[in-house]
Amino acid sequence: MIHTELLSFFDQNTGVIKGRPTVERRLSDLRSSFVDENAYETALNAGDPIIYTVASVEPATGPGQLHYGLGIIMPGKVGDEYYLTKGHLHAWREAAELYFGLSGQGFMLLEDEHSGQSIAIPLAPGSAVYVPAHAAHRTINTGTVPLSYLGVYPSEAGHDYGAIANRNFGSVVIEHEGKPVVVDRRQYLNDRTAASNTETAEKN
Ligand code: PAN
Ligand code: ZN
Repeated sequence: MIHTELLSFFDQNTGVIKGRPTVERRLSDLRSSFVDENAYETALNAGDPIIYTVASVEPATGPGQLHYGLGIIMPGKVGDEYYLTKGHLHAWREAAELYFGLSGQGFMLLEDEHSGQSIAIPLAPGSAVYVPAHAAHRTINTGTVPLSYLGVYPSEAGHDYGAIANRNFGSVVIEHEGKPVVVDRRQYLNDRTAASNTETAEKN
């Protein structure tokens, strides 16, 4: 039973799991993820920072097996919107997942793919968040330090990014008066358009 795959050493400060692969996602990998496209282009012109990394362990694959990943999201915002992961549905829609907060403060945005109903659940040290079947999920760092977490999922879950890339999440988590708030994406865009129209009218 003693097998190198049975034990791993993870560092929640660096995002590294000893001897395992790490994927880096930079700002340029997150095109169309943020609600404010102008703010995104402005941020990208200023540089292409790493927004998050995921190190993963895949001890065995097949029915009943588990994989897990250590994620770290940097603190920061594009416009008013906090740094976030791309978000995905599991390719095998029945696959649930468990997230454990390790350090920092943030949210998991869960959105049912059929009803579109969404909920933002706090993710922090000491909390475990259950991602049910058929729920698109995105992780968001609303704090001032890196947010790290472990996600444990069936080995056959897979990632489906396409559905999210096409329509994005219905809700966005933005900073408002110094605090994170969850707002409807369309409402946010409408309010911004209305505000910029008022500004234009005032200038004329
Ligand atoms: C996690 C995610 C990780 C990065 O391991 O893959 O948080 O998010 P994206 O995959 O959306 O870029 C997980 O949910 N695996 O199933
Ligand atoms: Zn997942």
